[in-house]
Amino acid sequence: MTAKKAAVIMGSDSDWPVVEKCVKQLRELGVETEARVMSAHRTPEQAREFARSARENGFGVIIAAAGKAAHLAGALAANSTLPVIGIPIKSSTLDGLDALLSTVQMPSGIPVATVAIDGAQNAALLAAQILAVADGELAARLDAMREEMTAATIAKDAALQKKLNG
Ligand code: RP5
Repeated sequence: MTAKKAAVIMGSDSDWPVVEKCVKQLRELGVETEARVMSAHRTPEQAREFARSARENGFGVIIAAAGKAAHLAGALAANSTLPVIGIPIKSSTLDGLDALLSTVQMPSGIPVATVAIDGAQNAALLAAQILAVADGELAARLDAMREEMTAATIAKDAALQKKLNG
């Protein structure tokens, strides 16, 4: 397990089908992960307090997933200097563009590292890479994962060449 924990905060339990993939990836990498439902709009005081105490509570990175007018990542980032990664969640309207723009368009001074709409796995990997700056064992697990990915892609290319050229 990692020395620092990852926090995965979602604005609603309706975000869980996407967020679940993020939590699963972090845990597969051996990152100690806590997942919570907290909303910038519905529980602003709880979200603020979580962010303000996150560093002293052992977290090294915060992931925030929210849809619609997605202010959660920005609200957490406003209350912590831990790195915050935003996952814009696609909801029933606007295909997630609303959440993408709400998450990515932060004003200067309060950064949020925004991944793609529903980009749960990349959020987990980016969080792990941040924690791996101070954790060589986690960095080695990430390197191994990259090597597996490279081998899998080379194998797919070989299979395509065989199909096309015999
Ligand atoms: C956001 O509003 C949540 O992150 C969710 O993506 C969206 C809808 O929430 P529910 O109405 O499903 O609770 O705050």
